Amino acid sequence: LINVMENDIFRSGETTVNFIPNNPHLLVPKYEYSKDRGTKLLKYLAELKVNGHPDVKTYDADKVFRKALIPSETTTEYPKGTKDLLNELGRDKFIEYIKNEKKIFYTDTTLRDAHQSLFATRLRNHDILKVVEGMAKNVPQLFSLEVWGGATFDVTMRFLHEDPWERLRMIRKAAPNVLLQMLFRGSNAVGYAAYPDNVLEQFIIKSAENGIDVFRIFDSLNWIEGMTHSIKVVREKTNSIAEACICYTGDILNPNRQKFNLQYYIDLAKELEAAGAHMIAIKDMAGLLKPYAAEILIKELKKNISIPIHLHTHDTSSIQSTTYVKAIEAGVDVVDVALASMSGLTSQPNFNSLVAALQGTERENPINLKKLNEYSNYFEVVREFYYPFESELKAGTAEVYDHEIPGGQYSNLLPQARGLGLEDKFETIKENYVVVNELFGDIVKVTPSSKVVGDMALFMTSNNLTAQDVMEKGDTLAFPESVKQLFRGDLGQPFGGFPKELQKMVLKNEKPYTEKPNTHIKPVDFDLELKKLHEKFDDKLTTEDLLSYIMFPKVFEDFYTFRKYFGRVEKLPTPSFYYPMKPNEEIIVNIDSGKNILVKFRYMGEPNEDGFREVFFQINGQTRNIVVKDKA
Ligand code: 3PY
Ligand code: ZN
Repeated sequence: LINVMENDIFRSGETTVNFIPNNPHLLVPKYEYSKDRGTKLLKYLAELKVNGHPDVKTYDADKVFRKALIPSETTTEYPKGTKDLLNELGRDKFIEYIKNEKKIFYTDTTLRDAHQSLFATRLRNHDILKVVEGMAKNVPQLFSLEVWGGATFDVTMRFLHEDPWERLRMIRKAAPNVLLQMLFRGSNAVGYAAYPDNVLEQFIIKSAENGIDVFRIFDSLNWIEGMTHSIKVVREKTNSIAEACICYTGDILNPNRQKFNLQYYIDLAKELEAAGAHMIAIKDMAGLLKPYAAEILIKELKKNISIPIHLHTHDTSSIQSTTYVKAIEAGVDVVDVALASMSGLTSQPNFNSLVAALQGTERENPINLKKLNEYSNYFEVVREFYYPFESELKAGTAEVYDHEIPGGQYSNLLPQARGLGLEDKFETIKENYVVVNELFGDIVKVTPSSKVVGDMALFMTSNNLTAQDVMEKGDTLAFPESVKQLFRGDLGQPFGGFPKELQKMVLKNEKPYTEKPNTHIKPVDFDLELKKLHEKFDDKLTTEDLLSYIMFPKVFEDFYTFRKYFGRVEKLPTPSFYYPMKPNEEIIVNIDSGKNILVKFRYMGEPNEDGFREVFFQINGQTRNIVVKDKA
């Protein structure tokens, strides 16, 4: 039996032309699943050699990567960090401590938002795990490491063939002393749709058990009801911190953009505090919070709420470190930064430089800058491995204040446009993004609402539609599915409501609703579903796996079969994961603790008449050949 026949996606017919190229393992007869870990990885390397990586269409075959130096650890013991303090003081006293400390605290986003925003979330375990322990020992002054959630959850399975839960556990083990933080999309958890309350609850409980100490909870429309249940669960079912977000959009200093004014943000922060948030995050996902606006916003929030304030931004304009300086002067408690080589542009402001800038001031946090620079140097080399995924943005842009595209989306929009053959119309797409925001009544734009605005902008661009066209022909237009979902109420309710006329045209005869989207979804029977999961896959799967499956059924299934066939590809060094090995190139693969194999690529044969090639390797000195179908 060929595996592809057992694949639900294949059988459902919902495949794209890339399905088979992306899932070569499904074309192999079942009995060919190998038990041997080394052989599995050789199959991957052979496949890569013959057919390339499905995600890397063009690359420089002669490129030579530098070796990334791992900074040495200055101590053998873990110094006391925020996680120890949280355990020791308990949540309320810990929160008081953060609020009362003079020094500024930092969250390092390198392992989550920075790579999500710079190179499409592709950072692999192999590169992450080499430095987590060292960071925790050398930089224990951190408030937290943001390491999980957002897009990392599905991308680790979908594109890296890694298990997000395993990643979290390994990071937790390597950093037991510092708080670990995740980004949680309110009623969407780490997915793109609403889930039943009991799924959100299980997800939060399991995330906390596996290592999450700080849940940054947001709603893509700033709709408080999309956040309250999650805040409550974190408070009542875990010992972790519920950090609730006000997503920042518009410009409080612009008299013409007063829908989202200072009072709006103050009211929202007060509501979130009343809903039980331990901390407030200002989530400036597009990098729109200007320095003088930050000063006012932080001062006013400090007057109106009594919990610590955590500021998050993206440096798309290149001016956001000034925003941090103003916010720090105004009393913000924690700021989000990324290691220098992983900072700037669509990522967070530069950690190293900010530490230096504050030296000798009253809010200095005495961090070992020399060590911090070594970690930045490490990632400077590592980042190069991922060059095909980098965005083309070369310098900061003041255009972000017009289009308001979030950092994470900005770096994705050009490839998305290219995929639709619209790359020459990128300027129009950005203009249409603004037009769509106005048509939608000026809404908060962050995953998933930002995706809806992006989808509509692409739709208008590819169909040459103006705002007037949309309003005139709306009754006959087939709006993108995500637009229908938004207007139906699937993402919750926007501040000020939906524009009624457009809503009618989008929904045609369908009725919108205003209650919580997940009230329309049945709770999941976890015992029953776990049993079904065991029957479908195998009985070693856990509730964590079930949660992955509930949120991303197709992605999980592909991940599972891929791993069965190719094994633990996360063990491969990143260059050998993305790029075919060169003749006589040798790599060491640590397939288990203490067990290394030495793999050398020898040569690849010509295709036979059926289009199969033999690929020759040496594994620990012994010659092995693998047969692979050449799809060219
Ligand atoms: C995400 O939801 O992944 C984000 O990073 C939103 O800013
Ligand atoms: Zn962000």
